[in-house]
Amino acid sequence: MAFPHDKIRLTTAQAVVKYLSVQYSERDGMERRFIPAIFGIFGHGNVAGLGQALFEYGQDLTYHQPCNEQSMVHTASGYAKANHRLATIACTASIGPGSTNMVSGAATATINRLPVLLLPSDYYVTRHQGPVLQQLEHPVSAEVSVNDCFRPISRFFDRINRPEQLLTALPEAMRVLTDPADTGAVTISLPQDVQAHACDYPVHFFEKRTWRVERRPPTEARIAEAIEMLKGAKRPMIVAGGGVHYSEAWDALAEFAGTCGIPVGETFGGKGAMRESSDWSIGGFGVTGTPAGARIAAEADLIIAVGTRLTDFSTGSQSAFHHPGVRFIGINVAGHDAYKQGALPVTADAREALTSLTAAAREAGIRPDEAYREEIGRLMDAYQRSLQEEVYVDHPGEAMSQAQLIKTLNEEARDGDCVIAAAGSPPGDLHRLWDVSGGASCYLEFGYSCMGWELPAGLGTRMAGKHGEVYVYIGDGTYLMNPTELMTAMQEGLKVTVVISENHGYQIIRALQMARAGRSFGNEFRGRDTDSDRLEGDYLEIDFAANAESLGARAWHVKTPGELGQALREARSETRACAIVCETEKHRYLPPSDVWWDIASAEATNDPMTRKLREGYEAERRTSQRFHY
Ligand SMILES: Cc1ncc(C[n+]2csc(CCOP(=O)(O)OP(=O)(O)O)c2C)c(N)n1
Ligand SMILES: [Mg+2]
Repeated sequence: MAFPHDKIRLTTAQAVVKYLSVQYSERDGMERRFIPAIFGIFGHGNVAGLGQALFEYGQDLTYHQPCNEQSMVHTASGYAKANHRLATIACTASIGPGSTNMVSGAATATINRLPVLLLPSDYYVTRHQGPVLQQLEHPVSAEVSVNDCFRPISRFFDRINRPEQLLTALPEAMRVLTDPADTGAVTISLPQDVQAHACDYPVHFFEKRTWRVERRPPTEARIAEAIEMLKGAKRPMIVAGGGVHYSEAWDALAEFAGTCGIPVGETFGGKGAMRESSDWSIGGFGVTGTPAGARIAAEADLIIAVGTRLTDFSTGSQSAFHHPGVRFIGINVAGHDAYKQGALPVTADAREALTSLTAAAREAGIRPDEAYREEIGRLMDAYQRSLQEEVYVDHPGEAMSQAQLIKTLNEEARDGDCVIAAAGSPPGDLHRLWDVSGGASCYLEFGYSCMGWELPAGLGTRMAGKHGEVYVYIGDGTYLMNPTELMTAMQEGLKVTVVISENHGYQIIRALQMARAGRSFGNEFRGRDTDSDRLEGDYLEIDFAANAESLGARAWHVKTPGELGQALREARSETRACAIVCETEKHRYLPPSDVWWDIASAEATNDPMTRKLREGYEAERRTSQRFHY
């Protein structure tokens, strides 16, 4: 134990490293290092500052080297997600482009409410060097730097102009990172010269500190009000979001749903919230969910939203809930979300709130309605039949469908495995089709749906100590956007299996385009056609397997579900990163979910096709949208 007047002389960067090395989180009595590692790409902005500090003081803050700064933030958020927000990885980047490369990573983390600590480098505070390499000279404000881009996408931002400012900045960073209601990207901008400036820091600042991640309890009054609403409801429904995972409220959710007889639909973030099969589980819900869920939601008179942001994909752009008297209960640790849709807000940790609700519901004598249970059973049976009879079937003359791809992956996945997706058709298809009841979980990032999150997040999931297979399921467009962390996977021995659906382009966007504009344009990987001067020529031949192999992965190229199954079995016994390239049918999509999505067709157009689609859009909007305040 140091005395208050004991001092240690360190640079700002050294102090950051020493401080981060002794921060812990604790929830439910389980303590762990909150930031056990740091990613960094060095440049002149941080090599002599944080780079030097990590070399001298970084024994307990393992350094990892990514290939791209955006990716390293994605790896950190994937790691945080797999750790249910109880740990993350810090990220240091050089001045200018290195730092701004982290912007998309920061937005992804903040929107998904995932903690990441970003340490971008900044321009000289002393300024007399003149504009330094990679400095943007703002025309009206000399103190603005490119790092100010992080302000709107950070939950806390500070710029360290003097070494002693760390004494307040770092504890505040930790408070925000470990607060379930506030967490997201935290940015501590570190000017290049200040990183190397020294000061006498109090020794006790570097003693172990444990940040308790509180479970906020609900108030009795709110629980009583919620129970009154539940007593009056004939057709309640739960919409379960990512908060269920973050709070580890799976059992509490299943218990509440079973006790009261409430069907549970899952958002992208909440996919797999109902881990065991149950009469009350209706799977993925929303624009990409099951048609059964759409039917139940349309007639529900009480929606209990748990740990969800209720984005347009969950509310069908405010078209999913048709019951004239529908009311909402919002269970969320963040007031911002709890109050949405004019809900009765239960501002609390999901597990605490659900446990209290279950006890209160039992006391109030609330029981499942058997007729409702049977109706849900019939709807889900019909849905399962439709999968076998219409969705998983072969289409003569066509390549394997993405539905068949997912079915095969799901069959090969075992208890403890997980599949990751974020953009293109993979997350929507998994949202509907992935079955978690065999124990293989599904991590979907669909808050920012950032192409390129998947592979780094897969590495983060592996770093979090996931022992089963980590499958990264992406489209060919997403692979092309960010394949390079395969190199990091090789460097660190992080086994992930990337399953690539090769369908020759941004096909989910093309499908949307055909539905709203009626013309295919700019979404497929095709050469330029000399007559039209558009990208309507031959489809390009790209050897994705060779590309993955060149980075060190073992690769397969498969055409049928049988070949995919074989490759997946071979990949399971492989120790290095794997890539399985699957030839899939270009324009074969899942049948619609029956939940509408508000994407406007052009209001003015000379194209009769687009005009017709606009008329359809207007009619759909008029009849389906209804706002809840
Ligand atoms: C970084 C980023 N850029 C653009 C988009 C918009 N976008 C969403 S899906 C998609 C196409 C993805 O293509 P691919 O990975 O091949 O999947 P597919 O649509 O073929 O299933 C695009 C461009 C995005 N989500 N993220
Ligand atoms: Mg594609």
